[in-house]
Amino acid sequence: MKGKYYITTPIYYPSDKLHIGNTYTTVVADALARFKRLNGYDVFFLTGTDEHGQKIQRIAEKKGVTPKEYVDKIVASIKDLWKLMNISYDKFIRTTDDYHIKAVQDIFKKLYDKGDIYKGYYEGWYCTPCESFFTETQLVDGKCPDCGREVEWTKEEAYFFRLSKYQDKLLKYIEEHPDFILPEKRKNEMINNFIKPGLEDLCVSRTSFTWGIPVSFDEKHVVYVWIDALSNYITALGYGSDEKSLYEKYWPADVHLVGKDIVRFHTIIWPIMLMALDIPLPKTVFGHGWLLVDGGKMSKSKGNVVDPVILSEHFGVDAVRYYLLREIPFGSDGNFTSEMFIKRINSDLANDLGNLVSRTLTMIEKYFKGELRKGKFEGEFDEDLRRVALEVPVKVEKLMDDLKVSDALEEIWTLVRRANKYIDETMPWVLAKDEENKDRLMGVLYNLTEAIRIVSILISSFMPSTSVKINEQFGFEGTILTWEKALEFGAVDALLVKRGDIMFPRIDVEKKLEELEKL
Ligand code: ME8
Repeated sequence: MKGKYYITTPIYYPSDKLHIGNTYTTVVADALARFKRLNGYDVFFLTGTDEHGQKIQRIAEKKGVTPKEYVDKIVASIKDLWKLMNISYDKFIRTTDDYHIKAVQDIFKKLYDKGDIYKGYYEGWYCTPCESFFTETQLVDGKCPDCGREVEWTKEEAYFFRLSKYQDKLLKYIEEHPDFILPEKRKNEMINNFIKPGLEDLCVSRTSFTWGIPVSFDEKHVVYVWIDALSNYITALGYGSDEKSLYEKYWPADVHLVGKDIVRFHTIIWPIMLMALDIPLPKTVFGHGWLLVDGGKMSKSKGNVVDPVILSEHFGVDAVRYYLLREIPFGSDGNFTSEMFIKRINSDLANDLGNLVSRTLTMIEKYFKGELRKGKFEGEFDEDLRRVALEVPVKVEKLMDDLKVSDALEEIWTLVRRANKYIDETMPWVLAKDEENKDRLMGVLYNLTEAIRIVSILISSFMPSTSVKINEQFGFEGTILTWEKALEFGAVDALLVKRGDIMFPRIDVEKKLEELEKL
């Protein structure tokens, strides 16, 4: 084992079913978790749901059910979605879980006893969907500066958290730990726009609604939803309970993967909570970019939602995973259009990967009845294919360490494309014409098989079922699929291959777009 790796996604609001944006974060976290496992780390991958707050209470009231009944249903659909998308989480936390509630109450009490939480009054403009208070000057045209909706004037007795006390300590920590906030541009944004102008104490309790965790020593207050939610990263490991072995093993987190909208909560409120509790800070908060649909940000409340279930039904789960992982470059935004999506599947999956696999299998069956063994290795094309096959896993490992998931896939495709080019260069169908070239022909197909085996190991973190399909057709199994063997060219001995169904049939773009329009 290389060590431990603790990765988390945001815990999503179960206010409605999840869309492709939430799916994006979770699929990226899954690819990283799977890759680290493959790479020899002891991984803990956490996801879950953030279930309290006025917004959920209101939706449930409208539907005539209790908030718990309402979220139970949505949470079930979220778990189904993660099952469909092949998400390999180790734990799913719900903020309505008893152990979490108790631990949050303990955390709140600890901070109060220490004097970092105190009682006062809060007056301000409150945006219900965003669960945030704003001052008069923060409003834009009298409306919420984040979502543009109506705000309500609210005054309540409340508890406050002394963010101001920790401002200098936080700034120093961020400056001394260059990897704490990534990418760099988000760090600068946090420092210059939020921390340096001065942190105000934060209102961390509410009395205007009841769907939340009661403050244990003052039950008419419920804990502010972000204090409740952020705590999940430690309560899920047993912090605040009697069983702390996971906490002792996995904390601090290696990566909190979040969208850029919530970097602020994760790099100001969360580290200050941890500092106040005398707990080490996570190593990295990574704020990824947006998946834009037709140029605009997607959100549950705005409605222009792309449904990951429908996309998976039409194109397959791995095509959806591939697109999400490939299309959004490190830290930047990516765009989703059905047309780009289909074109990407056709070029990268049907043409590049699908063709490589199917051509190689066909030739092994046609020329050797499916029986593959080692053959003659010779010449510059063989050397070059082997060189690329040996270089790519090393580069992919580094890129994944740096959270450059899209670049890692692009790197894997250099091997896929190199292998396709190798077929054109060596022209096995010409070799097959002469009995004397049999050993050489075997060598060519052997080299292709090795390249495909390495590709299959590498893509197993990104497209797990595609990797399984490749392994089944080639008969790859056991130790030749380990990470160590991804670093070797020539690990296969003898195989019996059997071609299966086409993995990624070419899609007729026009026809499919018409079909999707009608949905
Ligand atoms: O904020 N592109 O939950 P949430 C990429 N409960 N990612 C997107 C996206 C898009 N268009 N839209 C959403 C919350 N996301 C809180 C989190 S954590 C302690 C509490 C992803 O349901 C992205 O990761 O609104 C974003 O941060 C998250 O979904 C917000 O999910």
